[in-house]
Amino acid sequence: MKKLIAICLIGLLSLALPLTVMAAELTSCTVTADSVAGAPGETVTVAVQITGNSGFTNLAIALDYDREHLKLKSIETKDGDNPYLCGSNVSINKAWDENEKAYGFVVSASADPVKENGILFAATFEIASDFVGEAQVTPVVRYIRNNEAVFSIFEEIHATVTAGTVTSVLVGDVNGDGIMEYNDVMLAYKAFLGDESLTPEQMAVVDTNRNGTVEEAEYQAIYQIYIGGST
Ligand SMILES: [Ca+2]
Ligand SMILES: [Ca+2]
Repeated sequence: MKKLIAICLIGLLSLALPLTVMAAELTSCTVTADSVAGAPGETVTVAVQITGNSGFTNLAIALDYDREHLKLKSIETKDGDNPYLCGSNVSINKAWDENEKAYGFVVSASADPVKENGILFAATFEIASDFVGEAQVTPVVRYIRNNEAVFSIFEEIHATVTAGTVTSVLVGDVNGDGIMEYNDVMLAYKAFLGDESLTPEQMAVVDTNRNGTVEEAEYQAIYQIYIGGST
C-alpha cells in the first residue's frame, strides 16, 4: 500500500513539475526602463518596454525616479501616432502618492490581450540645470494581468523589472569629471594638434561633426564654452 502511494506521489510530482514550469513560462514578462543621456536643463524621454510578453489586458505601472535631479514633465501613452502597447483605455496620474512621494502612474485596460513586445509608454523628464551624473528611473509594477483565462479570472503575470538611468553630461566636459575647466580645453587642443588621442566618450563631446578627427573649430568651441561664450 505504501509503495502504491509512493508511486502515485512520484507520478503526480512528475506531472506537476512540468506544469508549474510551463505556467511560470507563460505568465512572466520583463518591464524595462531605457537608459538615455542628455545635458543639464534638457528634457529626455525614457521609454518603458515590455519583453517576454505572454499577453496582458490590464496593467498598472508607477514610475519611481530620482526626484532631486529629474522633474517628470509628461507621460506619453497609446494615442494617435504613438504606437505604444499600453491598453486602449489609459489613465495617467502624475501625482499618485505612496509614502508621500509622487509617482508617474499609468493604468490601462484593453478588451483583447496585447501580445507584442515593445514600448508600453514613455515618460519625459527635465534634467535639473545643476545636475551632472546618473539618475535612476525605476518602473514599479503594481500589476499586470490577463483576463483571457477560463471564466474570465484575472491571471496575475509575474514581471521582472529592470531600472533605467538618465545620464546628464556637461557640454564641453571633455574629460568627463563633471566640471568644465581648463584641462578640458587643453585636452581638446592636444587632440587637435595630434598630441593626444581621445577615448570614444571624449570624442563624443569634442568631435561634434562626427568625422573622427578634432578640427580647430571644435577645439575652439570647447574654449568658448570654458570662457562662458556660446558656440
Ligand atoms: Ca572636465
Ligand atoms: Ca571633427
